[in-house]
Amino acid sequence: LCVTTFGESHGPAIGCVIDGCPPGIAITAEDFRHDLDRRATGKSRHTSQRHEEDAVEILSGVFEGKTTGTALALLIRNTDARSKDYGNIAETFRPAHADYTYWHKYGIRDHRGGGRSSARETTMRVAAGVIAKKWLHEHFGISVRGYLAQIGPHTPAAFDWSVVEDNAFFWPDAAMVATLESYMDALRKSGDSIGARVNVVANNVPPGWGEPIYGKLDAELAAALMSINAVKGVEIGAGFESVAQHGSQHRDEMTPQGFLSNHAGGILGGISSGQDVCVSIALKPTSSLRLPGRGVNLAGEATEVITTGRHDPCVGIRATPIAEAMVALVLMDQALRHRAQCGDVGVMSPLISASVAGAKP
Ligand code: EPS
Repeated sequence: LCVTTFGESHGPAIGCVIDGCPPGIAITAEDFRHDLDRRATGKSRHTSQRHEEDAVEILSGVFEGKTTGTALALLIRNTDARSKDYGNIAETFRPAHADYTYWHKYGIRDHRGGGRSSARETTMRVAAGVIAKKWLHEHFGISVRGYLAQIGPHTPAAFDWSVVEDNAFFWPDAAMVATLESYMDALRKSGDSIGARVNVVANNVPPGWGEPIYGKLDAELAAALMSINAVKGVEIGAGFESVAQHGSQHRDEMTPQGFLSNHAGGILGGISSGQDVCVSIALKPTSSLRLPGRGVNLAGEATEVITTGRHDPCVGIRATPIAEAMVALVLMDQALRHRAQCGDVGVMSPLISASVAGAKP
């Protein structure tokens, strides 16, 4: 499976091409609506107020409602671009923004929003992920679900999957939503931004997916997740907590009834173990701030930078569906590779119905 995207935040459209998708997957433009709405800007006062329609046009690869096996091309036209918002930064670079490194790489300053580096690009990842989620669910009963696990200093005090979709934050603790709303209101008024952590869990992943050395499942997940805008860290399972763990604590002991914990995050030696695949990402605070900051202009001279326009005080709030999409795409890719090499032969007696007492969801 090969996905590539194109388009700029303030260009006429964004889109993606998905190559290697199996034939026969039922798909209509409406199938994209749910996840694109979950990712969209302007759905609550806590996110960027850019209001895009995000209507998907299927340009190729689908005939009579089913994928044909040829390249799928999806297009979304930009309907609410406002390039003039960025006129005042055309000659400068935002501290911590990719516009500085894009300039050094290409020598072209596309100041319209983030141009190609805008988080608008992630719309197409979510669209591609819809197909992967659907295929994984229909063939293996896999669900790929995420939630916001931290925002600034706040972590959930309780965990309930059933409330995650009921609030603007994808937060698993309903009792804390009012606290988060006040926190975000104060932050937005201050003009500053904040970082966040998103966790994703894929369940029912069969054992055996992933390449043993090159193309390890965890390596591919890390690369895919790290390629999302603003991501600065990726953890698999216990992740950086492993540093302080003893082997006797970290190892996931096995019984005939299943694993007793899941510090491995469902991956051993780069190959899925049959346990839930658990990943976590750290997203940096948005760099487009209306608080003045020191920067340099195109001539390398000192300047003050203030970014106007419509920005997210916490880009992590909308990152849950994006991270889910990347996990789903990697899993689908690994499933197809596994099928190509090993056929559909499964490992005998996998410990998949594990009880994972004490494991992080
Ligand atoms: C976004 C589109 C962007 C921002 C936002 C997310 O629009 P523009 O390119 O016009 O700035 O609204 O990007 C940010 C994360 C931010 O805070 O600047 C999108 O569609 O996700």
